[in-house]
Formats: sequence, C-alpha cells, structure tokens
Amino acid sequence: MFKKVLIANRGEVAVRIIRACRELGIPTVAVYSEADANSLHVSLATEAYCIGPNESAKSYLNIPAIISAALISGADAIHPGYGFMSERADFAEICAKHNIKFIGPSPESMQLMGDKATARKTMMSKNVPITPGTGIITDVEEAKKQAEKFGYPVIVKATAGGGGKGMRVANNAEELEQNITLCRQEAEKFFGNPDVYMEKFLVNPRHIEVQIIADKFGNVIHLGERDCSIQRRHQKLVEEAPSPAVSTDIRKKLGEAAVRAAKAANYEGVGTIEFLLDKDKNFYFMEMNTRLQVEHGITEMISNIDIVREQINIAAGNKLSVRQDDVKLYGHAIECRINAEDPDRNFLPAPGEINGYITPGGFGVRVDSHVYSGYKIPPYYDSLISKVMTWAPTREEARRRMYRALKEYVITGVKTTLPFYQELIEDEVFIGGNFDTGFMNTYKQNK
Ligand code: MV4
Repeated sequence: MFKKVLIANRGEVAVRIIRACRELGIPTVAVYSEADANSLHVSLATEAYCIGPNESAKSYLNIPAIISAALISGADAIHPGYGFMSERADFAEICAKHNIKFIGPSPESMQLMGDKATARKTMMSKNVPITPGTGIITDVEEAKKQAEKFGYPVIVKATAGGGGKGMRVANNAEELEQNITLCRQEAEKFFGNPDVYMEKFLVNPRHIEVQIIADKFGNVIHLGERDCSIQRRHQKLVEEAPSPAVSTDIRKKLGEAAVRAAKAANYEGVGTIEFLLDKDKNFYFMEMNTRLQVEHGITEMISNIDIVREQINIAAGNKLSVRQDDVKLYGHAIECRINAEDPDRNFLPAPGEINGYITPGGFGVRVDSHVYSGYKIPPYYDSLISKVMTWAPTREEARRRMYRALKEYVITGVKTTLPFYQELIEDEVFIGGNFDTGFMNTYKQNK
C-alpha cells in the first residue's frame, strides 16, 4: 500500500479522499492555495503545504508546486480528485517520471478517451453503440452530404472538447457550414486542436452514465447507472441511481457495453461511461470520464461499495475486492448539489461567509462537504457547498427523505440553491420520474 498520498484538490472531494485514506491507515498531504488556508481539507490532512496564490492557474493547476510538495513530503501517490489535474495525461506522465503513482488511468487511456473522434472509432470496433456520425471533417461539401443522410439536426463537436464544451447544433446545410467554421475556430482557441466531427443530434435524450472499476489484472466491473438528466448549462443539479427509465434488461446491456468500453481503452481505475438514452430506449456512447466523479456517492449508496477505497487499492496494484456477481444493487439514491448561488438571479455565484450551519442527518442521509459555521466561501473556485444524498428502498421514499433532509438543512450568511431544490424535489414531473435533459428548459418557464 502507499506510504503517503497527496491530494491535489480542494473542497469536498479532498475531504472525501482524506477520509478514505484515513480508513486505509494512509497518511495524507493536503495542498492549498492562499485562499484555502482555513479549508477543512487542510486541517484534516496529516500535513499541508501552500502551493500558491488564489487563482487556480497558480495553485491547483501549478504542476511544479504540486510535484515539489509531493517530493518534500515523501508522498508516493497523488490523488487528483475531479476537475483540476484529474484528466491531464501530461500531469500523469510527470508523476510517473518522479516515481509518484498517479491515482487514475494510464496517460494512454486518458489520451484515447480525451480525443472524442478516436474514442468513437474505438467504441465502434468493440460493438459499443455510437450515434450515426463522421470522423474528423476534412471536406465541408462531403459533410453536407453525410448530414442529408443522417437527417437534420446534426451536432458539430470538437474532438478535443467534452462535457458540453465546443459543440454546436445545425438545422440545415447553411448552419452546418457556419458551425463547422465556428467550431473549428473555438476548438483551436480553447483546446489548441481545431479538429471537429459531426453526429446526428438526438433531441432531449436522457443522460445515463455507468460507473466502472477496472484493476490492472484485466478485471472490469460495473456498478449500474446514474441518471444525470437534470442539469442546467451542462452543470448537473440532481442525480439519481438507478435511473427511473432503465429496466433490468437495459441495465444489463448498458453495463456490458460499459465494460466493453473500458476494456477497449485498456482502462485501469475508476471511470464513467456516459451514454445518451433516446425515447425508444436506444443508448449511445457519448464520452468516458476518466476520473472519480462528483456523483459517485449515490452509486456507493446502492452498491455498498466504497469507490474511493477501491480506487486507491487498485492504484496500489491490488485486485478488485468484488466480482461482478458480488455486485448487488439495492434501493434508490438521490443527490442534490447545493451551491452558493442565487437561484433568483440566474444562479449567480454568491461567495461569502457562512455564519450559521446545521446539517441534516438520520437514517439514509449523507452530506459530503468541506464547510462549517464561520467558513468563508472563496470566489475563485466552483461554488459547491455540499452534496446531499439520500437512500431508501424505493425512489419515492428516497425522494421524500430528500425533501425532509433539505428542509432540515440550515445554511445562513450566503445565498444557496437549497430553496430551489426544496421546490424541484416536489415538482410533479420529477415525482413521476419522466424527465430528460430538456427538463430545466420547461421547468424554468413554469415557475
Ligand atoms: C449530444 C446531444 C445530442 N445528440 N450528442 C452534451 C455533453 C456531452 N457529453 C454530450 N452532449 C450532448 N451530446 C448528440 N449526438 C446532446 C448533448 C447534450 C446533453 C447531454 C447530456 C446532458 C445534457 C445535455 C444538454 C445539452 C446537450
């Protein structure tokens, strides 16, 4: 096992990882920016190093400072969490050069999945369903012919993009030509790679993602799906597991496709295969997230498997502790991401000092957070305060428990999205479970 793990992250995920390390008996190293000196991850870790000023670019993305902290402290592994360095193949390579284990997949797997056109090709070769589409577009006239064949609308995507960045929908040939030009310019500017490709555009699908875990011995398991359809501008708001739209039969097919996808990438570690599900219950591979995800906790609740503990164990070279046949999914879990944002002002970030704080508790309730009464939310990073998760045997019980937990939760001093969720959880479309990625567009209009 590792002698010491450095957590190259902040906020609730840093706390989550420190907790897993503690339970494994591994000392931890926190790194922090000047703005985060009073953050909970700093006091929970065994030791802590300031790695730079407030801005992420000078601290949590500062590779020399992070590597120096690892070398000085004698950490033999780095956990990148999510965001920041978590999907940077170059960072994983630098870790390897310094004899530090990057807790995540190989740089090669990350690169393969980071290039969306290559990922699609790889999936196609392993019979993982993908949307009708093209490879990298080289000839605009040829692209127009292809689009006629698929039928409009189509979506132009940057191969280096992902998570909703660098994509544009076209409804006709004229828009397609414009969007290819615009998308190429944006892709060059944001990702340093102008290559774009095209897919048939699915209108208001569900966002379904499958959690997988793979060890270095070629064992790959899946832990079922999460439904992340309720999102706003590609920020997830509510996630649940299992999806109300997925039957036992589809779950098996999704899980098997996800395992094939992970094997195709020679994947090692924890990861998520993102699919879109259409009205006829056809699913299509979208992308793979080669990291631990924010919403992993709801999968832990229905599977009873500690995903971060497995992740650290696997990175240390151990075998998966469970086989697919041992995975028993039970009950239903829901997560609400509570942010320091003003829902009445278009979710405007609302940093500041929390001066009163009472968390919900009781059976089936989990709150993952790094905040406390007196904590100042800095304006430099994302505005996530906490993740409220509830579990119960059925969806309706988990939903009612969520309502109860959200009503118990007190956060004063800053505006939060708590009131927004208290309303959403009682929305009749949400109660019915019959929603898709268009949910927030219609929800807003009716409020
Ligand atoms: C799509 C799509 C419809 N058709 N691709 C956005 C995030 C990225 N992972 C993929 N995305 C989409 N790709 C085709 N061919 C619709 C989206 C999409 C979306 C996907 C999941 C969750 C929310 C979304 C919101 C808008 C668009």
